[in-house]
Amino acid sequence: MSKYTLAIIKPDAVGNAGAIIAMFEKAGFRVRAMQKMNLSKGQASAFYAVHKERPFYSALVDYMTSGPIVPVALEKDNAVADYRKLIGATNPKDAEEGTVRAIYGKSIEANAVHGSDSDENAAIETAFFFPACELS
Ligand code: 3AN
Repeated sequence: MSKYTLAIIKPDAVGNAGAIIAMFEKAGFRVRAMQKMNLSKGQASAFYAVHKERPFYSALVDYMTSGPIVPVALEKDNAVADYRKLIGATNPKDAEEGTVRAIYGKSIEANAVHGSDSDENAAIETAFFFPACELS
């Protein structure tokens, strides 16, 4: 059972970062590390490399570099699955009522938040933004 997952508050939702982080905490997640930053094109391309064959890849890289983002390392038992339940479906139109994407998502691309999809990717993605020494 995973203990950590990586959330990213995406550019469209950074103005609601406080409310979204409050949703994380209310759901039992502990913030282990957090920062506000701008991704370079190179960093965004590397982060989303698994999607590089998908038709939306270059639009996704453009979008993720269009403004600041807030990566957040979260801790909770069963973190990956519980976080994905909290954020809802990729397309906000399909996201269950009360989920982060249903409340703050604007479109399938501007869907408010990212979430790791497996324990393996949670470890890789958390390390992408936060060296282990920052996970206090
Ligand atoms: P999730 O973020 O729910 O794990 P993925 O991994 O399938 O979804 O997609 C990664 C990101 O790519 C999504 N968060 C979304 O912003 C974007 N995306 C996924 N599918 C589409 C699509 N059909 N058109 C545009 N962007 C998409």
